[in-house]
Amino acid sequence: MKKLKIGITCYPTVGGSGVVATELGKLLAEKGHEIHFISSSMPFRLNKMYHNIFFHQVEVSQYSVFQYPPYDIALSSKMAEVINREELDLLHVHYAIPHAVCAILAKQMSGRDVKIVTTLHGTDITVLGYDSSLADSIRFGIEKSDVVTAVSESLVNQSYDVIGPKKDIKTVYNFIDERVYRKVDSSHLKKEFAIHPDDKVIIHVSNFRPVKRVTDVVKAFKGIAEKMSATLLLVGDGPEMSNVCKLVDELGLKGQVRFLGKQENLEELYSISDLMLLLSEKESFGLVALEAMACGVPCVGTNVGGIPEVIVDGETGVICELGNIDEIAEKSAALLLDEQKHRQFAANSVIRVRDHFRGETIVSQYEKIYEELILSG
Ligand code: U5P
Repeated sequence: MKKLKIGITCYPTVGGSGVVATELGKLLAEKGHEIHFISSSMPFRLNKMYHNIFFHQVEVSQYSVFQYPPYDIALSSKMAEVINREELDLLHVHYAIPHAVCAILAKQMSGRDVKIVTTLHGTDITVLGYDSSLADSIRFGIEKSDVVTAVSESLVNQSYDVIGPKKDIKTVYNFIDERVYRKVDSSHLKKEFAIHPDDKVIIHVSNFRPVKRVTDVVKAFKGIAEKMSATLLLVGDGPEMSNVCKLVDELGLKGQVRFLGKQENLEELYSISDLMLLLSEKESFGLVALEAMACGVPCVGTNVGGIPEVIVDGETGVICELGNIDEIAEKSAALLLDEQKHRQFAANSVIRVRDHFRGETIVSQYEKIYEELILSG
């Protein structure tokens, strides 16, 4: 296809959406497109030099007349400037507000027929969509974009239920770079983290926000550890951390839980894990489950949002009722103790990621969307 000049705007440091937008930019650049990140800070994980990736920083000036710094206006102005100077073909923005709305304004400011692709990652719909002061702006951002995608079927359906836009929303799943997320030999980490060689290792990775229900992870782990020798790796940090630490103490689990804080190179941690727990009460996709699966780790997840579209119950892992600690602990323990089933689920997980969520496959889906848009004139 024709090589395009693409502007990408995301919240570079926000969870799965920032990771996916950055990875998308990198993979598109590898396919020869010219990528212009337009955001407030350097996208994370953009950790090597690419001759065709550029970063345009949005800076917000502080003037005493502004009660709040006008970030959205600064972003729109920067987008318009980059559209004109770099002659962008399209803007791919992540989140309807403010990014889609800013892109629409930037297009008008630039006077160029730049196309706008918006990807919904969740928060727009699952949190902000319920705020009546924002719902109209979200609907506007969606309806005035040329193409809108969402990262799971569940998020597409929820977008129609909550926002009711008159717009086709396509599902384009999140993805991982399988060159990064694969089983690696990191067995030395077990010794370094003082994990007994026979322990089953359970992992949870998140931003420790209340919706992730990390306290449920700890409670379920207690049930698992009553049936076998096990260690829990808690990776990430966030507002729930002190509650989680308190609960670990109260339940007498201190010796069996490792708090690792924010980490990179997660494939090394997944590779020493036997099971991932993702027990969120809201989750539009669940990128960490996909990452774990790619490294051959079966996952136990809640029956919430996009999680069952990633984890196939009875094939790559187990889906449980939200907050049902007994069910989660029992089914997790049963899977960990059934070696043959565990091996099969681990193999199925790797195959599922390869067949449905490879970077190559998903990036081609985005390229097809771009191509159709550009050809439609
Ligand atoms: N993440 C890290 N390090 C951490 C915690 C999270 O890199 O300490 C990454 C996960 O690997 C994942 C994203 O790519 O943040 C969270 O995505 P989600 O599950 O919130 O969508």
